[in-house]
Amino acid sequence: MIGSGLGLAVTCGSERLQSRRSARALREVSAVLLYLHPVSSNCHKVLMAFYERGVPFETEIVDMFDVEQNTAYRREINPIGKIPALRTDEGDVLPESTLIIEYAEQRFPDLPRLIPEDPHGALEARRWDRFVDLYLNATFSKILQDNLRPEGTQDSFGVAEARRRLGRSYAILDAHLADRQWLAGNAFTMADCAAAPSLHLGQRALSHEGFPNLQAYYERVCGRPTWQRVWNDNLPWREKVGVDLKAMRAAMGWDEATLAEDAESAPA
Ligand SMILES: N[C@@H](CCC(=O)N[C@@H](CS)C(=O)NCC(=O)O)C(=O)O
Repeated sequence: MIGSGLGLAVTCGSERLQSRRSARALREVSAVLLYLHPVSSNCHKVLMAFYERGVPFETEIVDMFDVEQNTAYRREINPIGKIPALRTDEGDVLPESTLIIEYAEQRFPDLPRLIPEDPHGALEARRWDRFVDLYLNATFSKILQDNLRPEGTQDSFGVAEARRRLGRSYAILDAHLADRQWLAGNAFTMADCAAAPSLHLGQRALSHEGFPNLQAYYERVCGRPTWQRVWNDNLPWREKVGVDLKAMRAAMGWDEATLAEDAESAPA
C-alpha cells in the first residue's frame, strides 16, 4: 500500500486531489488517503491502528527530508507541516494521529474497534493514548532531536529534564501494567497503537532496564503482526534516513540557510 510517491512539489494541489477522489468514486473504492512518512513514529501509530482494524486506505508518501516536498506539503496540505494527516471522504485534511484514528472509528463503525464503546473503556483508551503521546513520544523526541541541533545550540538542561520525565513516565507505566495486559485493561486499544512506536523508539533515549512490566508489555505489543508489518515495511527508508543528518536538519528547518532566512524575516 505504501509507495505511491508524492511528487508533491508541483502536483498535489486541490485539482489533483479532486481527480483522485473522483477516480476513487468511479471505482467505488471506499478509502481515505493518509499522508505519511515511512519513518515517522506518529505515522506508525496510525498505520498500526489501520492494520489492526482492516481500515481501507490509500497512502501518499511525503518525503519530509526533501525540502521541496516538505515546502509543498506545508503550502498545499497541512500548513503546520506535521505528518500524519488524513484526507477524509469529505475532502478535509485532518491532522493529528489520534484524531485520524478517531475519525476512522466513526467512518468505519463496523470494523473492530480501537476505542471501546463503553464510556469507561473509551476514556481509558483516550487517557493512555494522551499519556503516551505527551509523556513518552514528546519527551524522547526532545532527547533524540537535540542531536540534530546546530553546533553550539544543544539544550543540555532540557535534555536532562526530559530524561528525568521519561524515567518517571516509565515508572508510572510499569506500575500501571503490573496487572494489565494492555494499557486500557483487557482490550487492545488506540493507546497500544500509540505505545508500540513510542516504546520502540524511546529505548534509544532511555532503556527499559529496571521496568520489568513495561519491558514485558513492550515485547507483547511489538510482537503483534501489525507492528511487525509496520516496522518491516519501512526498512529501506530507515536505512536511507538514518545516516542523513544533514537532510534531517533541513527537514526540521534547523539547517543554516533556513535559520538565516528565519532570522531575517523575524519581526523586529
Ligand atoms: N501530535 C502530532 C505529532 C506529529 C509529529 O510531530 N510528526 C512529526 C513526525 S513523527 C513531524 O511531522 N515532524 C516534522 C516537523 O516537526 O516539522 C500527531 O500525533 O500526529
